[in-house]
Amino acid sequence: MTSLDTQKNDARWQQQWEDAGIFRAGTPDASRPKAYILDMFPYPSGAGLHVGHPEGYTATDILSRFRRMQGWNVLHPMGWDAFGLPAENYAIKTGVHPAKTTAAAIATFKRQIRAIGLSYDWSREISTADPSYYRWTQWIFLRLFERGLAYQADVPINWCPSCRTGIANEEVHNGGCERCGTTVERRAMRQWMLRITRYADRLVDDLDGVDWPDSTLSMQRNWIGRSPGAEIDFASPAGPIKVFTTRPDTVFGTTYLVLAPEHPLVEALTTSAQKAAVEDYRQQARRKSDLERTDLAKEKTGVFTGTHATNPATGQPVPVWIADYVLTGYGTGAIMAVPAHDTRDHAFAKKFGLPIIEVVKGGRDVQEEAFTEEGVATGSPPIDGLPTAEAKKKIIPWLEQKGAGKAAVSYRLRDWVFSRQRYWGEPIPIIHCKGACGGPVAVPEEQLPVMLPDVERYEPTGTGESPLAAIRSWVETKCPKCGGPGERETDTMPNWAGSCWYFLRFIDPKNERAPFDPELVKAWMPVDVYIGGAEHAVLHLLYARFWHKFLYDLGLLSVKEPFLKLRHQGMVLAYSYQDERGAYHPYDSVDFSTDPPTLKGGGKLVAQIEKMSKSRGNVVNPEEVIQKYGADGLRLYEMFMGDFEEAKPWDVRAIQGVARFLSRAWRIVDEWEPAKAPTEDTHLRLRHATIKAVGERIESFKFNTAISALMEYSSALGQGATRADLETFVLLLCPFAPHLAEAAWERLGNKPFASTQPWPTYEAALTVNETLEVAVQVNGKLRGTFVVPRDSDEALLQQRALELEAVKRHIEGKSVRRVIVVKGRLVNVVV
Ligand code: ANZ
Ligand code: ZN
Repeated sequence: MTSLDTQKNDARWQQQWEDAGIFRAGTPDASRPKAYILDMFPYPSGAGLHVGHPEGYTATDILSRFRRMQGWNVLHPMGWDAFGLPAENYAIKTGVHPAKTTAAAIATFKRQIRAIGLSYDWSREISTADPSYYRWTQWIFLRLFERGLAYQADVPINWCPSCRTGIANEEVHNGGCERCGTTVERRAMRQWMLRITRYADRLVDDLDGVDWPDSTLSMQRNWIGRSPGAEIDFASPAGPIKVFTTRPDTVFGTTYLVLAPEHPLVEALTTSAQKAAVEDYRQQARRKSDLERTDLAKEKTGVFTGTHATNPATGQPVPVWIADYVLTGYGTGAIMAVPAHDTRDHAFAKKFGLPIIEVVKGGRDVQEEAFTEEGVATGSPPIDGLPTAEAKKKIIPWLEQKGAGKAAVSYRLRDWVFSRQRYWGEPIPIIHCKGACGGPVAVPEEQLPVMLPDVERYEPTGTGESPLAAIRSWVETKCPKCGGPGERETDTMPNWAGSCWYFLRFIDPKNERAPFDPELVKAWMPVDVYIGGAEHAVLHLLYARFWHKFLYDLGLLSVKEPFLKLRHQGMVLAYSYQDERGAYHPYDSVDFSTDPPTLKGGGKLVAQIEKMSKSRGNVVNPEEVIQKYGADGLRLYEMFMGDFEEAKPWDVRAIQGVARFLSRAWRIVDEWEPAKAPTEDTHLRLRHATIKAVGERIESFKFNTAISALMEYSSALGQGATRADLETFVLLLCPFAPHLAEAAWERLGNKPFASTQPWPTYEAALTVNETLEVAVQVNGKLRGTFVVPRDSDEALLQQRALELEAVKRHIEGKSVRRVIVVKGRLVNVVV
């Protein structure tokens, strides 16, 4: 008996696969189905691979290998989302160029990923920071610019005083900067914006056609936040005040209006007596974030403008207030306040003594608490007695007739702030003409890419300009249109840009004339299976879908949605060990041979499941796992840990069970002697059932139970196996543990590669058990079971049921009225 030297064996097959090029995607044609199986490509951080990465990668690898063995044409690429803040922050600290650290990180990632034996088509490797890639990112930006979808605007942006850069709404968490936690301020600055709002409806509607987790779908929908409602005009001395409401049915209950402090009509509406108070309030509001302003729990503040408007429904005057709980960027920036039916309005009315009028009956005292649910309209003549849904529908034409309103839809989605005042990103390919054109001018296509120049210092300037602004020789240029003086745009694109279209470039990665060949893309898109972390459930997916739809509109794509099936791998947690004093102990000081584990040299430990982190000493390095258990050990454990989509802990001890299975699998093959093989095909049914189970479980992402099926099969094979058994076993194991499978395939006297063999097939009839367990009920109560051959007829089932002792007891002295037979499962005796 020889045990397998995993280090040698892994390296050997990885080399042979690569030399033979067996994982290259074929040319797409009609002769076989295609599968585009994609991982969310990683940001190559200096820290290298985490055991969380291979979880998703192994899953897509298993699926890719399985589909190839089934004869499918598989596209399974890998690349690098290489622009990013860590490299830039490192550059700020050390002066080392981000391109250098990024290249080193990519090399590490690639070495580590290769060591896992993942079947990527490396001929398609791309990096978003590579000029040959970002040239086309810039090209797409110019197409957006031409069509008015990229524009400049002075917008109050979120400004992180610590990172000294503008950041997108999405990067603000609980009022703090996503990266450093510093409280974010508002600052008006000229920014490049992308008009994603124009795609809002399609971004919602097209979700109906994708197979994604429900939670992700609803996060996308919530982010876009489409609210159907109405716009209603309230006449005022300063002209009509337009409000947006999702509850036009409550217009009769409007007792005051509220404008956002920034609303353009505020000045005209403010009386001289209120001027000082209003000005003062506007100053204060400027300093708060949207989140603070709309916080339900916050004490409501506001100021009366001194002016009244007219409620178009009642003809009554209503006072106009300003308050910061109304946001300037949403709806029309003004609301009709209905304190009886809106929680915030209620709190505000209570505080300032404004009237509360019930217009929806719901059995609650609205003077005490707002009734916000649906009910029946009241005190609203045109809609009285109607339930809310109908009342909403009917009131809109009524208002319309009076010339005071119309149906309207509001979206939470804002245009995308696309400028970053940072160095390590794609330069925005625009020249600001200081001559005749006097505005932004596109860099001509043949001058792309606009290369990132070298700078000496990487810090943002702190005035809101990117470090690129400091290189005057780069900034100062000629206007490509009029030849006059021009200045290059010094902002760069956000991290999200490169990942908006990388899945298209993988299809045609070397194209120098276009971002991709539309014909090739037509053949490969959509991505059939997309796997990545749930942290990308909103933004990356939203932005990528937006660009994809835009490219679709340019006529370059033929499908509307890029990612057909999406799944998120569960987070890999870990056990951490604390002693009685609460101090954490890293794994190398823990004795795992005791149960529960103890401190080496003695001492009690308490185990806890937590996120992996250096400070807890529970970070598992995939390279070390490979050294100990081989690439297959890592792969198999990643998949055996638990349900793919659930969070689960890495268990340093459980991995040994998987390792034992692998050595047993090798031994079964290694020790097998054809001469001693059984002549009878005893495992025929189990073999077919296992083929079926493993294939189905791979397709449904139940990798852990697929492995369990293989384990069961291998136990049976330990007691005598035919060649058909062993070969089937090896091929079924191949997607999971390909290095071992190749060695075993060879050991059985076959030529390489197991990886290119056809996937075993099964006969459905052979996958079911020969016998059947049938339950017997008397008057619907379970009284016993019996076992019969699967193909037994009804008469036999009846007879066997009535023979059961327990059944006899329960029908004794009664007359049997009916016997109901549910074939294959159940007999119910009715007495
Ligand atoms: C009157 C009303 C009566 C409202 C009622 C609600 C309940 P969603 O669902 O998020 O779209 N609103 C409108 N614009 C606003 C703004 N700029 N800032 C803060 N609040 C604003 O919410 C729409 C509702 O939020 C609108 O409907 C409006 O209040 C408020 F019984 O109008 B409603
Ligand atoms: Zn010009």
